[in-house]
Amino acid sequence: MATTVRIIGAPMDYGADRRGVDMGPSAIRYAEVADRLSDAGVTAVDDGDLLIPRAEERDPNTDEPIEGTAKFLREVEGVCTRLEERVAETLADGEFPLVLGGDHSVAIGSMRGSAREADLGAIWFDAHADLNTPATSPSGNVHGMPLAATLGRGAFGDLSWARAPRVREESIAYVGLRSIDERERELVRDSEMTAYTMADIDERGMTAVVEDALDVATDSTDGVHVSLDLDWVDPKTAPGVGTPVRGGVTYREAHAALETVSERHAAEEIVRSMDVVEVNPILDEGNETATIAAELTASAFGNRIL
Ligand code: Z70
Ligand code: MN
Ligand code: MN
Ligand code: MN
Repeated sequence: MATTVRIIGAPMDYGADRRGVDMGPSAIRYAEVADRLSDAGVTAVDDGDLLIPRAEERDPNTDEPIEGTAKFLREVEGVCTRLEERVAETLADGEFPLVLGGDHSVAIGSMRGSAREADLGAIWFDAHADLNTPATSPSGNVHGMPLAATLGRGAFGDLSWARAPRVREESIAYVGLRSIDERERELVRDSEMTAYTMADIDERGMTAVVEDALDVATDSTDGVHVSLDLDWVDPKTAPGVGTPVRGGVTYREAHAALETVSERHAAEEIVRSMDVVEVNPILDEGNETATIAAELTASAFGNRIL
């Protein structure tokens, strides 16, 4: 990938019910993400964290007159607006933005920043579809909505900080989907997105599925955003996440997936930005999940066994 990777910590947990993902950036740093990137042959520069007010100091109710519920929406807006700027600046400097979350709502800022100067595709490594709108969300948690936000669906259509005009549905691929809300299922089925579920991985193998996802995300785009939600990995392997869903990808499949991304990138320079989200150190065992997050990041940047 780009020679210099700029690490941007976004310790935000406004988008998630279970407190603790705000410690994700620290835990992933403690797992030596920068050294692992250096070992993979890239220069890693740590920009530190965005300053984020604690959720306890804020009121989750928004004064925004929207249909449905989106907790801490103003706070998410504030963080994502600042994150978008940092991501866009990083790209303008010719560097690669690596965003450490935080809950998955940080992806709204990462993707908007990355899509400012490019038609952007995306690969969504996640157990969840993250396509709820405030009106369909069963929880009101914005981390279940970042794709709806980026695509300007529902109430997000009127929120100029959320929608990324240069991200098209057709250029988004899910990999490893296995947990979807009832109303969200229709949204995914009726969308132009490509959804590779766990069943597709079982049937065809991870490498073939990720190759296809890369085709989707690179077709008629200028680059790809890789979004890695650690609840994608099986909770027996990665227990430190807010929303564990059994039946996830194995340790080996996860590495194979990110290696496939890095191989395509080595040939075609396709990846522009990445976020690593939803690591919850409070629920983790011995920082295992953060360590896997750091390892997978290194795999994405070319780290190999031999
Ligand atoms: C559910 C919701 C969720 C995590 C996404 C879950 C959302 N679909 N949780 N990622 N960790 O509340 O919208
Ligand atoms: Mn997610
Ligand atoms: Mn998830
Ligand atoms: Mn292209």
